Amino acid sequence: MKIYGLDVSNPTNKVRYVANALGLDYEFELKMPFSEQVQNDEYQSLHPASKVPALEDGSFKLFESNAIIRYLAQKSNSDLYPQDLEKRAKVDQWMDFVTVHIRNAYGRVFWNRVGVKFMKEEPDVNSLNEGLKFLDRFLPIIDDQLGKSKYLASDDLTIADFNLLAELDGAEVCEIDLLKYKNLTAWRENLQNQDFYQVDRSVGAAIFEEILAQK
Ligand SMILES: N[C@@H](CCC(=O)N[C@@H](CS)C(=O)NCC(=O)O)C(=O)O
Repeated sequence: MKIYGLDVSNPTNKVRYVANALGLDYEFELKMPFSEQVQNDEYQSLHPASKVPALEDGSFKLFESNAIIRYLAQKSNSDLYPQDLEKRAKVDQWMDFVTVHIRNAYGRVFWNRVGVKFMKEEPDVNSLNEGLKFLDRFLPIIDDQLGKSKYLASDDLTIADFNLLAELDGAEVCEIDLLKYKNLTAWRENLQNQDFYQVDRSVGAAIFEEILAQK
């Protein structure tokens, strides 16, 4: 099994964390977004939009990180994606909430504070402020939920937690203050200390360092 992506890409690492938690045997191959490494026919057969991550499992190819982690959990028959109808519906509810509301808002902040420096573009202040406004609206809901249950969808760890955890990676780099969300911070610290989270991020970290030095 092969996972393609960048080692600091949030959706890429979501897939790596789940694969690690499931104990899967896989190879990780670095692919730099926006580069010729993804803009070629071979990579586009894995991901037609030249994005990361992508998965290759034998002859089976899959893109979209949420689809990939659902596939991996189901293939492993794991409770990370429970079979029970109502439990699974709650996992899907939080998967969608995080992807639609948190990822979208975080993406605006990340792009306008960090991404533009990498791409040598100007930030869009309106988009940045919208992102911050949405985070202020939606993160308290997550924080509240994590005060009611140990994990996001229930008292059991599920792929919804991996989705949220990965999508918040790099919050510090783009100066999003998560510390004011006490339940979220405790939940995050607990998961960040787990073995599945310990992945090599050296290539992307060096890029971030260079970007931050431009300040
Ligand atoms: N919804 C996708 C998002 C993938 C995505 O946007 N990946 C970024 C890197 S984090 C990318 O490849 N960007 C390059 C581009 O937009 O061309 C997923 O969850 O897999």
